[in-house]
Amino acid sequence: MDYNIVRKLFESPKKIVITAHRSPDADAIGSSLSLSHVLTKVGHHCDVVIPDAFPSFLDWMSGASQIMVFDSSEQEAAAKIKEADLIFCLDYNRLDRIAAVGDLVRNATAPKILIDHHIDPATFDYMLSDTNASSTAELVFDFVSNLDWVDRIDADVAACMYAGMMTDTGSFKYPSTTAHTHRVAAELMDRGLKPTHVHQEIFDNNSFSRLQLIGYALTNKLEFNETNGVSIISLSVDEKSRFNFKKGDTEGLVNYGLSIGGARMAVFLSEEPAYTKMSLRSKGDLDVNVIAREHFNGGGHKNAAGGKLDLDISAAVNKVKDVLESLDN
Ligand SMILES: [Mn+2]
Repeated sequence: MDYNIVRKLFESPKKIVITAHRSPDADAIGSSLSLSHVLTKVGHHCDVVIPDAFPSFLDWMSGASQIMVFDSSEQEAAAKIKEADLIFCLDYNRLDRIAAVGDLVRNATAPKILIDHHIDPATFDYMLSDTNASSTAELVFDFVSNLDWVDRIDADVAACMYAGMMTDTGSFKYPSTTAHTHRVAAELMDRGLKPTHVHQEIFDNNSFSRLQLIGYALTNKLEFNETNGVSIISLSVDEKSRFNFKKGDTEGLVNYGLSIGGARMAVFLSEEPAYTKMSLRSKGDLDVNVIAREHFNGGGHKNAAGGKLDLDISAAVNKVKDVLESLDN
């Protein structure tokens, strides 16, 4: 990212579209909204377009209600992308990760700016890609800082950024957490951030049925193989519906499996009507990004990745066990 060139893109007011990945998490939404707020404050017009809905535990973020969800406003979102002067691609590394929105972005004439921390990004016109960064939100802060816009960060903007950093680092405990991550968090506090507020909004907002679903999953569906240190939790469509499942209810469930003493890797499988999606987590040098890419049609980071199998839940669990067994041999 050559900031001397990028700076020129913002010299006159621009129509800007900010996009983020499918099944958006707090980093995707927090990055998008914080960047949108800063760009608006320096005189640009911003729209945030995401492929599908975000979980309701992010509703509190300033600007969340104005986010355009492609699935429910296709025409409007397509027009915004087509007419944009500039398009940001946040928290994803390839346009094929965002389905139909990716096709629209690819065909748009506007220059594309990538800000992301996933491995092996495709080529974009301008790129701030750092796979060692804790989160895209931290990189958005760096971007804003390099363009001398830090003074536009107020308490609301800071809360959006902090939410992305906090969740992508597992509350600042993953190895991706650096001194710089904490310095950015400190700067955000200087700009009015109340960390307790963000923590409460995100973590202390469980529904009764969500806690019951987690209890059920841990009591009845958690398997742990002491030999290879792999834990597996799986939930079918039917099991989720018994607990009034809402998007985001299984967020973080995979981490319980990894918290078992001796666990090296944890897999969570969640059945959808036509396929089964999965989250993988690992400790140390065990690279779940490689495993997800080679066997589960996915990818991500070394210690956190996702995947998808066109199988029902029981076939998907068997496939995972077969693959992990073959890796041990
Ligand atoms: Mn992220």
